[in-house]
Amino acid sequence: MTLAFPPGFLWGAATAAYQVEGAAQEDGRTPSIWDTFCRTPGRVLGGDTGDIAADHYHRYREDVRLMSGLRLGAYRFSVSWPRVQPTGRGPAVQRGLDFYRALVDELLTAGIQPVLTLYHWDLPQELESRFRGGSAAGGGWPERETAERFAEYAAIVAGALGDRVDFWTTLNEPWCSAFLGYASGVHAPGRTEPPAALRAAHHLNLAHGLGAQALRAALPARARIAISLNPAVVRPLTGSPGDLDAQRRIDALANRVFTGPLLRGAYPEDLIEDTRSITDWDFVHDGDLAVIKQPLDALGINYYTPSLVSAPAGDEPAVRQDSHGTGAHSPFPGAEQVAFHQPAGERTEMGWTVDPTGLHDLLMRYTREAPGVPLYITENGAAYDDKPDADGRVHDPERIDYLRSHLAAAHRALADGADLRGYFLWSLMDNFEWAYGYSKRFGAVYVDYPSQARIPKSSARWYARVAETGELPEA
Ligand code: PNW
Repeated sequence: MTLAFPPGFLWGAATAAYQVEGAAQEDGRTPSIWDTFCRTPGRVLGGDTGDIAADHYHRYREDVRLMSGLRLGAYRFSVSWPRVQPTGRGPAVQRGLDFYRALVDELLTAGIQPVLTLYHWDLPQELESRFRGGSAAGGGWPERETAERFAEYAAIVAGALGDRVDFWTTLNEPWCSAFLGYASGVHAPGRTEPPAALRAAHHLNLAHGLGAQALRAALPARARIAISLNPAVVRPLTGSPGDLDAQRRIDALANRVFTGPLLRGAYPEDLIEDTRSITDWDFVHDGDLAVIKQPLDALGINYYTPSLVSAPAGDEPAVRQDSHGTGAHSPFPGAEQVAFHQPAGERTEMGWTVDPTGLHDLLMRYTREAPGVPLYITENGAAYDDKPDADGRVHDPERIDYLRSHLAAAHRALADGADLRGYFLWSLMDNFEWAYGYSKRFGAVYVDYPSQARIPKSSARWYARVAETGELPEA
């Protein structure tokens, strides 16, 4: 049976600035925390950097033509903060803004809706460094000032592009910024300070709130303002009280630490209790929660794989085999002893288990928890070991299966009442996969890095057909 999506359903693909742009030292751009992290030995596989990446900064016209070939209705991209505001404060660099204006105009001419993310992890290095030196603590997201700087940056970008971009998201996956950046340290800036990670989570929430206020003030009424989260689908290994408690703890630290303030205007009591030996949450000031709980015009959900947890296994160290990487430090302050297990089933090249029911479960959960807020899947996709064959073609039937099964799950959520409005494939093209460098390929379009040639994979042709017809064809 073919599954039809509602008329007007938005079909898109996503990228992020540091992962595709390259041109790291051009037109006034200064280093972000990721430029620094990539240059720290041992942090990124193969010592890879985003210096050149997919050279999208120079090839955006060709890339928009690729998007037209994929029949995309929308393109989700992010703006590089250090390209626009090199020190993270003060006046904007016009050349940086010009690039995004040119990209947006190219998209609009092609009839592709721009969906702009203000922050996809590339904090200006200067904001991370500025508190270092005299004090033991670094700067960055654990500092309240970073949230205030973010609101200024949001106003600058809104002022420059508000006349032509109608769909705005503040942050991409603040969980990764806070807990992979400051607790497990597998992402930039690579710090392993559990109290700082909780402070970072609050200041990211605050940045969203202050940023959303700044956007509202600067943008026309038609503009929509959203955030993209990567909510975890946390399943208990068994129904035992210990395993259920592990599930509750991880759910608090992965999901409710954001959705509590964003949707309900409060941090969860159990989270505050669980983390009491780490922090007294004195960084939450009067009035912050009201600022964070801004009306959302949409909620972006990024989903790849579920997590399977159990109570601490005796004295054994917790095994980390889930999507959060294998770093020595846990990304879950106060729940370091929770054990993670590899869920059964097929795995992608990331080692992530393929489980489309997780996507259905998430969409239904946020249908309940964010009533009246339209949902978008702002990322979903998979890495596979793609290689051109002798004819130069790239066949990726596994990716087609992954996309088909997840779109079928999304369709099931629609049938069950979810107000799902669109889907963005991660990613438009192969790119810099953070700590994994260029070793993992998520693209619908293959990038031959030495030549920068783009080769649409078979999944690109398959997805173009889905986007064109609004229907999921039979297998
Ligand atoms: C997301 N984890 O990253 C990002 O938004 C993308 O930039 C990235 O390329 C994509 O997913 C694929 O990884 C994540 O460890 C990275 O839980 C790591 C995790 C989650 C999301």
